[in-house]
This record gives sequence, C-alpha cells and structure tokens, in this order.
Amino acid sequence: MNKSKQLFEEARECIPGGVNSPVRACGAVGGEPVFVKSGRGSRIYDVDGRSYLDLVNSWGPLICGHAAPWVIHAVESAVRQGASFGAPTEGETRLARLIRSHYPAMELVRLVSSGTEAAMSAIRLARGYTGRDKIVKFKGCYHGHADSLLVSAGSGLATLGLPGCPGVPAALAALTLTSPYNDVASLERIFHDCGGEIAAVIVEPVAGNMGVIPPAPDFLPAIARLTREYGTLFICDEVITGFRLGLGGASAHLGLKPDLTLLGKIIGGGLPLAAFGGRREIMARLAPLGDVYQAGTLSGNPVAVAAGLATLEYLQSQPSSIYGRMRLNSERLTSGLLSLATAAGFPAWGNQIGSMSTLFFTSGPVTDYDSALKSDTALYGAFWRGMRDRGVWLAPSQFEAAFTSAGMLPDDIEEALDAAEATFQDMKKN
Ligand code: KE4
Repeated sequence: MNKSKQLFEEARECIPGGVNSPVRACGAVGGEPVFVKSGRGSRIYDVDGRSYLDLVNSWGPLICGHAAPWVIHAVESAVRQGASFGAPTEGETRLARLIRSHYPAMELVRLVSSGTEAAMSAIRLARGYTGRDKIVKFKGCYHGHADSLLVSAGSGLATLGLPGCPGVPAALAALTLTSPYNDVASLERIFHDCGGEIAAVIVEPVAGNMGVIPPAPDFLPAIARLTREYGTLFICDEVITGFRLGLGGASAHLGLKPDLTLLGKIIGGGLPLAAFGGRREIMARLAPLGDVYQAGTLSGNPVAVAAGLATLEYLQSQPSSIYGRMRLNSERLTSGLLSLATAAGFPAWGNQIGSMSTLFFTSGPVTDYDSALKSDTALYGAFWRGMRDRGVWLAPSQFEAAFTSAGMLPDDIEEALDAAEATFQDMKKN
C-alpha cells in the first residue's frame, strides 16, 4: 500500500471523511486524496515522492507559487517575534492600507481568518445597517459555509450533489432568496416583489464555484442599479478574484463600487487571513464603534499578515509582467485543453478570465449554474484521474477553477497539455 493510502486510512479513523474540507476528498472524481509532503514553485510533492504540476494552488491563495522565498522569510521573521498577541500590531494597519490603496471602496477594512467569516460578518453588518432581514445570492455561487449562505451553493455542495444543508433552520434559509447567475430579469422580479425587505445582494463578480463563469455585461451593473434604487447593500465576494484578476481584482477590472467587499485566499499568502470592508458609514456600525458585533481571537494574526504583505508586495512589484504571464499561461491552457478535448470527440466548453479557468465537459455555453450542471462529471473524473496519473494536479471537482501561479512557466503549460493529450487518447479507448 502506498503511504498516501495508509495515511488516508489513518485520517479517516479520526477526521470525518479523512479530510478537513470536503472538496479535498476526491471521491466525486473517483479518486482518493494524495497526502502532500511539500510544495515548491509550480509543483507539489506527495508522501510517495510523486510530483504534480499544481493547478489548484490551495484553491487560489498560492498565487506566488509554493514556498516563495520572500513569503518564507516574512513568516520566519514574524513568528520569531511571537505568533499572536490578541492586541493590535502595526502590520495589520499596513495590510489594511495596502488593501485600501487597490480597493478604494473599502474605506474601512476589518481583518478576519477565513472567507466564511468575512461573508458571515458582512451579511450580519448589512442586516444591522439596513434593519432588513432578506438577502439575495445567486445559484451556484459559494460564499463559505455560514448558515444563511448554504442555499443553492456551489463549490463542495455542487461537487457532492448536496441540494441544501441540514442544520440550517428553515426560517433562516427562507430569508435567503436565490436567483440564476447572469439573469437580470429574475433579479428585477425579486426586487419588484420585495426590494424594500432586502438587506444585501451578495455575488461573486466572476463566479469560481460552479466552475469559472464570467458575468454577462449587463449583470453586475443591474445589481448596482437595483441595490442603489432599493437601499440594499451590494456585497462583492472577491475571496477568489481579489488580487487574482489584478491588483484591484474584479472591482478594478469591471469598474465596480460595491458597498462591501470580501477578500481572502491571496491576501493571506497561504495562511488563514481574510477581510471585509466598505463604506465608512457602514463599517462604523461594527463594534467597538457601533453595535454590530463581530470578533476573532486570531483576527489580523501577525504571522498571517506577514505572509499576506509579502505576497501582495511581490504582486505590486511588477504587476503587468506577473499578471500578464499568468493570464497568457491560463489562456494557453484553456485553448489547448479545449482543442484537444474537441479533437478527441468529447463535448467541451472553456471559460477563462485572467489566471482562472475551467474546462467543462459539456458543449456549452456555460453561463450559469444550470448550464454548468449539464457537464458530464464522469468524464471530468476520468480526465482528472488521467491528469493526476501523469503528474498534473487539477481541482477534484468539475465545479471549481484551475489557477495558474506566478511560479508557472510556459513549459509547465505545455507539459500539462501533453498530459491532457495522452489522457484524452486513453479516455477515447475506454
Ligand atoms: P473560506 O472560508 O474557505 O476561506 O472561504 C469561503 C469562500 C468565500 N467566497 C468564495 C468566493 C470562495 O470561493 C470561498 C471558498 N472557496 C472554496 C473553493 N472554491 C474553498 C475550498 C474549500 O472549501 O476547501
């Protein structure tokens, strides 16, 4: 038995499903998790000595690639000063200022430890600020696992085919209205019916949790218009897209001015750190200034902040070449996979923006959750296993994104495409 299998057996004995987050289980793609020993640059190495070109990058945070020397140095220096104090540190202010310099709509920023915490806190703040209870989210979007947001959610729920989530009180779930992504008419009907009761609309400006789905040109402007018209807050969930699509993320890329913005993943550089922020008058309702309570023992943790600052300062150093290189690699990967899959006779559709992409095993177009769900997940599973066996690590789910990192070279992409060509040939035979 290989070591991964042995470790997985041991893990299942004391951890539910042997994993600490369901999407890592690999069951949906007919595999088992590989236990990772280390990462470096564009690759990860499992406990059996196998190496993989990593297109998951820890689900987005590792934009610099694994074990970037500047991140290691920053973390080492920080932790030598102490891991956590439960008191403010200068780094937190530096990080908040750096974030605000690229996200001017985030006039005040609160640091937390996960994207879930950022989303949960922003929803509570929106409800407290507006005095309203209803929220709107879009089918297939995922904003973490807070109760109000596990309605028609993507990511792991889509992967595991979970329509909803037991344990979320029906009365609470009923306050979460859902609408198809990219469907302006449906959203207009919701606002026509009960706009005055809606505290917030929360959206992934580029969806990443039903696979990658870019916004239709009229979609985000419609959210901005309707929320302004009805006094509802516009919450932009940039946990994936923040500092991924550029230094100002989707907000800069698409010219958005949300009332509240969520960030995560990249801003922690691989350590647990996320943030939410927005208009001063809204954020001022947060304790200790205001009466909306939100807190966290490790919020703004100095070691995580050091990793985040090192990551963002690297991205700031040569943004056009770093983001340009990642985008070109993502474009080459997506167009290459699409032509190879099509040439092999498989239904395929590719969505790509910046350094994030998804190859869907459906003829497409994939523009919302329903069209994403038409994908042949068994084909995706065969593709995933073939690529794994050839040393390429993809998200173990059709409903996630492939991320290129700054540590990735064009040759890496050609290696992935060679593996894909061999995989598709194998799939044709079976
Ligand atoms: P976390 O609580 O996992 O840090 O963030 C939740 C979250 C919020 N918003 C968006 C847009 C997100 O994508 C996420 C988390 N993303 C998933 C993968 N797409 C995390 C992977 C996992 O659940 O293990």
